[in-house]
Amino acid sequence: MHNFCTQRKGTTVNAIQLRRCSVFVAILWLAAASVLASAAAMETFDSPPDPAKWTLSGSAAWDSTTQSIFLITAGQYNSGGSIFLSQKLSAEKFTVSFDFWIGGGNGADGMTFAWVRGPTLLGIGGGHLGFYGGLDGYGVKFDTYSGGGVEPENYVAIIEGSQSPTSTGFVHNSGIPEMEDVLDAAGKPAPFHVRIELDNGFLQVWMSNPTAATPMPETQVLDYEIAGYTAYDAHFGFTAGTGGLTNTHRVDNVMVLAGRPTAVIAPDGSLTWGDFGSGQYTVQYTDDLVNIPWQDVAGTWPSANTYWLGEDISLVRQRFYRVMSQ
Ligand SMILES: [Ca+2]
Ligand SMILES: [Ca+2]
Repeated sequence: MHNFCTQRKGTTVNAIQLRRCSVFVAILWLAAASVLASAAAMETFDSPPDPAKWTLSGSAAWDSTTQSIFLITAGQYNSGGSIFLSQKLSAEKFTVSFDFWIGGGNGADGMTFAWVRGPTLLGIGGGHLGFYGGLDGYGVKFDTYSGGGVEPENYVAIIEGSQSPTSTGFVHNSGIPEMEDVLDAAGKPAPFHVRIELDNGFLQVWMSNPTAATPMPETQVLDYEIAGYTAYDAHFGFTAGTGGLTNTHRVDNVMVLAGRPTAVIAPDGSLTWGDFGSGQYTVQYTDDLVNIPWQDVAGTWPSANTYWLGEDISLVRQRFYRVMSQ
């Protein structure tokens, strides 16, 4: 049988985990996967964050009333707070989603979602948003206060730690709804929902606010390629800052899907891959990576350790498979 493994090593397939090449080759690409069994984080913060999993710094604290993380609260002046996953994940390709709410104070400064090299996990407070002046990596900022110059008053931007805190980063969007003190029809806080996808420097950000009195439908607010982006292992998390003005900055319902896949195909044909918490998977195959489109393998795949051999799959020839979360 054609030994595709040897042929392709060192080329594009090299980036993907390959196992057991003598009989067949399986390419397992996970939309979000795991070097570690718990590489994905799905966190509601309905109970205090596990200190082994999350690192809180500065003013950040769990709030039992809202069952979320207060990065910082209104009335805490000239401060910064952050929460990061203690364990690093690959920042080559990831999907992250979360809810945030900013308000309850007198108006500054904003927050970030960030993926940073560490070991420092909190920058300077105030207009530095707990990000600039200490963190080594990239972020998306939700900035609610203009420090003057080119800075708008209410905008999102893709940023990097060495930039000026009053710059608008690589790209920004000030055409978004007001982010402070957004309430639902009953006058209760209406958090924004954010989804961020990165694929080797291509970064896309969507925002929505379905419960706001004036709902915001899901809208792509940023779409940008970071020139020269080089993937690195990163702590994923959030920062916020207040200065002479303050606000509560709250984050909740965090989902992080990142990392490289691990996959092992046992001699009996069973497949084990890293469970990243999806609860549902799609399996596809092709016989030719270049010329034949991926085709669905019939069936539902409700667990991360679904058997590879079964009524629907027969590995009798060379074929490429990939497994993706839904
Ligand atoms: Ca919660
Ligand atoms: Ca600002």
